[in-house]
Amino acid sequence: MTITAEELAPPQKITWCTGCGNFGILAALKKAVMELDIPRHDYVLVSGIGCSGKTPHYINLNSFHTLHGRPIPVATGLRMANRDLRIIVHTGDGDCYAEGLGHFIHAARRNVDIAVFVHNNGVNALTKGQYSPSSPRGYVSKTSPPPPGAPMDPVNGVAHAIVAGATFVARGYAGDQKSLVGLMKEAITHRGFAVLDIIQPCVTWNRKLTWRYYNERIYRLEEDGHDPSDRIAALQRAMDSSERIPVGVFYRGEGPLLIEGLSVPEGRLRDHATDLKLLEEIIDRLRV
Ligand SMILES: Cc1ncc(C[n+]2csc(CCOP(=O)(O)OP(=O)(O)O)c2C)c(N)n1
Repeated sequence: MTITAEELAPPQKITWCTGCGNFGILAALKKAVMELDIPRHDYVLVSGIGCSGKTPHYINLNSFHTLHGRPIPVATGLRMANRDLRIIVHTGDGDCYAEGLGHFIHAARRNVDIAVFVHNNGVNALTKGQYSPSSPRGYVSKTSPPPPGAPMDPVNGVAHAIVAGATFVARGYAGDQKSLVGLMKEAITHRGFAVLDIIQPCVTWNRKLTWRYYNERIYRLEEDGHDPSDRIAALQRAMDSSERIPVGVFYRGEGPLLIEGLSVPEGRLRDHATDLKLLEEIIDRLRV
């Protein structure tokens, strides 16, 4: 069952810039997939639009490259139709915390059984450097000129995920392969909505949130006495406004999955993929 590096090698040429944090994320993803005992045909990668959205092009697994801000709804549909898949969403901070924020919060509250990897570079990179929902206040870009630069505080994706009900919430760093691989493996195998916000410097457009910036500020939650079963403590860590940046598992819990709440009989959708009446019933229930 082991998946080899050769099997994962894609035909496409990588177009990310030299030094981009996405290389670290891709390398960690390949390692995680090779280390997990999951058949290759069970993986599906679902991405939005952005440099981050190209990730599935560069690893040879089943994939959907969807619309801007919309990978989570597509992943939710996949999950409803097939319980065996390992579904991993690759989304940018713009994709997920701007256009996609409503989907993100509702998928967390529904505890949809998918893993969401947010490639968080604090900037809209593919569209050439506009400030994004996770750019810091005062961040200067073409669309946020000084003064004052970005005129508001960033979206705190980790805090939103915890409050909305995600059952696994972690932050990784593209510059720390070893712990990123471990966090990815845990997110992929977690039963429920797993969020992994991955700090990922953009070397072309973001001159503030650099490799050096992060290397000087990052600390590990597991080495700092954090208890990941404590949701309130997790939120406090997520909202810590000091200059230090925590990485690791903020919160790990459990809860009923969306598919259980809908009382879809085990295997029914899979075995009766053409049962349109059942699909209509489920869609009706989701309209609430
Ligand atoms: C509906 C819609 N609005 C805007 C765009 C233009 N657009 C493409 S990518 C992008 C932002 C990408 O930023 P992010 O999600 O942070 O990804 P990155 O490129 O930084 O990985 C935008 C605004 C689009 N393609 N579709």
